[in-house]
Amino acid sequence: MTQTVLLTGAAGDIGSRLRPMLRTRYGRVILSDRTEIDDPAANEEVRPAVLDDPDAVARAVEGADAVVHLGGQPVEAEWSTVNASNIQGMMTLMQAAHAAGVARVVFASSNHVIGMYPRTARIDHERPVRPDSRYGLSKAFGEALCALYADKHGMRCLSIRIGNVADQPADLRRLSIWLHPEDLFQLVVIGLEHPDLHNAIVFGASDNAMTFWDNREAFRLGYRPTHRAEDHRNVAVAAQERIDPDPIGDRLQGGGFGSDEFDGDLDRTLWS
Ligand code: 15L
Repeated sequence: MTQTVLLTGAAGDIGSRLRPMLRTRYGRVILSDRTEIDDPAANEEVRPAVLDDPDAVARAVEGADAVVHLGGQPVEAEWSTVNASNIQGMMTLMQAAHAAGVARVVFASSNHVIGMYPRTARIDHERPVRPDSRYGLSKAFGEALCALYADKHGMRCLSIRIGNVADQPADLRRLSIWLHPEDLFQLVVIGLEHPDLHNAIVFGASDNAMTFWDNREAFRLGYRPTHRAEDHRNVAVAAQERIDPDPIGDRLQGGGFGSDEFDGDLDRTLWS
């Protein structure tokens, strides 16, 4: 049974939103981040770690039953940065978790794993990855690492391809990929508690009418989102009007992550 949860990236935006929900449901929560956390609650313990420091990561996972891994590089960056945090760092985390006997890992993957699909495509968890960035590629690596540790070492893993976590959808693309923090928590709990979980990939999206994704894998595991992007349509439309058009990104699920550095053949990308 999951009692002690390690939350990496605990000082970040999503980490800060998950903390109160995690500490209410679980007996003990270990908070880890490269940034200082100075407000632990009674059942929270702070263990700082940089992901590419194996000793610090080993100390962070000690005694944890499960890990919610939000840590790492959260947007596009130079390869050296992405590699250190999301490739080497993810490997370091999984090795340490396995050595410490951690039973479950919930991995914060990203919509940017499949960001080069056109917005007109409807994607399920079985479609091949089409990363839109070095960042998206590193998240695909993380998903594959979860598969390895589930199949070969018996861990139970859930990769959540997070859309965009916020109180409201921030633009038109986010009307399709928005994820309310409470719906994210529901998915995290599935990863931490579902008795039949082996290794699964789900989409981190609320109940969005404009979704790009067939999220049947999440529904199979019991996910029932309670928030709807359409309830905030006016906010998203108004915000979009203040954003310059992006002729490439506006056609891709990953938006600006896909148009950034783009020098390919858009027609081929859209129609292949
Ligand atoms: C992500 O993966 C990022 O971590 C987040 O900052 C947003 O940019 C989000 O994707 C998005 O696609 O909106």
